[in-house]
Amino acid sequence: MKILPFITSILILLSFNASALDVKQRFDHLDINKSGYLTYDELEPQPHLLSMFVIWDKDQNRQISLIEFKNYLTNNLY
Ligand SMILES: [Ca+2]
Repeated sequence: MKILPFITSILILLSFNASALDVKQRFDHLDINKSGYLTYDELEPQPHLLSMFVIWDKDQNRQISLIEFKNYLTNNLY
């Protein structure tokens, strides 16, 4: 019985979900006015994030949605 690949896939799934939750928590932490979007002003206190603003803001509406934030972190950090 091949139990190890099964366990491995479960662990990968769990870690993926944990990452998704972590992204949401980071987003909520940055979204000071809880508008559901990160604005330039909200990222201003964190220059390392502010420098990523233009890259994150794919549709260039000067707001970072959770999806844009998550896409960026998922593709680059995990
Ligand atoms: Ca906001």
